[in-house]
Amino acid sequence: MQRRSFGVLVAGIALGLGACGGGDDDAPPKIIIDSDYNTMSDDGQLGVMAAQLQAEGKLQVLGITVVSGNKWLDQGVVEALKSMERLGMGQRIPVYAGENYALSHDWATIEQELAAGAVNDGYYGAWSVQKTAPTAAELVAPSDGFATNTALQPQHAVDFLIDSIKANPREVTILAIGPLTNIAKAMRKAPEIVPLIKQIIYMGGAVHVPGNTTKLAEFNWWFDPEAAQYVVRQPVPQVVVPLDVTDTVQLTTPIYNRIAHGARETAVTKQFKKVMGPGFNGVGFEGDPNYELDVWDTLTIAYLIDPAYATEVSEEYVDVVNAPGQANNGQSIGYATQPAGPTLQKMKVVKKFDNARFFEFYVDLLTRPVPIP
Ligand SMILES: [Ca+2]
Repeated sequence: MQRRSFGVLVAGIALGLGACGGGDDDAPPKIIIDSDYNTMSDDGQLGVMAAQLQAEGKLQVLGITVVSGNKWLDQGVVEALKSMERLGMGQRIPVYAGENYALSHDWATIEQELAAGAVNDGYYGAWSVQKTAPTAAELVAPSDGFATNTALQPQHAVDFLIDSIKANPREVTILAIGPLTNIAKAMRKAPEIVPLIKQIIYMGGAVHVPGNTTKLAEFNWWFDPEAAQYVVRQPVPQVVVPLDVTDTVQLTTPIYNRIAHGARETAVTKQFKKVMGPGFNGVGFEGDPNYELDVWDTLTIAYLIDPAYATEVSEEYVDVVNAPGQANNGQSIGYATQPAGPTLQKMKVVKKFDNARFFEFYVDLLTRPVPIP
């Protein structure tokens, strides 16, 4: 699939446009990508996949709203702007800056949680880099430089979320692939948008498996537990892609090689090799043929395009613990029936994926021509 010719790609675009002309039922899904963006880890990969799908007429990205998480906000913004510019999509997919800090979770609270017995399982994202947001001088350029022709949108991400949802009632899917600070702020500022959201598809939570930041909590929902608890309790159709499934989807060296060392080298495959090659241990795919890495955020966009990528899904009432200073802060819990207490939302919890089919989708989109025509 990565060898598809340019001619075939153009034909695909024409077909896609033709298929959208018949009315709203055939219109491509409208999405907002709410992301703790990075150059070419899972958020950056999802950005590429979304842009290629938009070019093909299969979805419409209203915007990327950046939030702190993997990186502090401004570093994520730098990487999102360059990501879209690298693809030739800087004028077609706008980038909005959102919230810099979690609603109430800060480093002093995290230290209390560690003292209270939260077991560090290793990944603290932005907080691993520094404890407060970077200054402009501290921002790091992607290896191919800062964006030069792609400007950040002047509107705040929270207001963009509100306006976009109101302008497209019951049409917007949010791919929530970072901490939920932006989304919680938008819902608190304009509660009337809640029933107007078509659905939220999260990468977040560890419903019946251990966490990856603490032993109990998954990173995205741990980073801002107050926001996560607020958002998951809202009456919106919700799907969660938690660690339960991402623990079972591994990028292996043969699949890595199809992208990093495939037939067509592009600005995307070069960044993929540079970012993913060393893995998390500095040896990674380039040095260890048995190296594997879990796949996280990109599962959400496959699910959006075709829910049948999920081969096992349960329906559960999912909650997030918001207990600042306590060892279980940020833990997610799934209940088979509605427990006593606050009203929870029944959501679809993805448990298993069609991994082989997913990786064909993934490799295809990450190896298409760049810049996107
Ligand atoms: Ca993410």
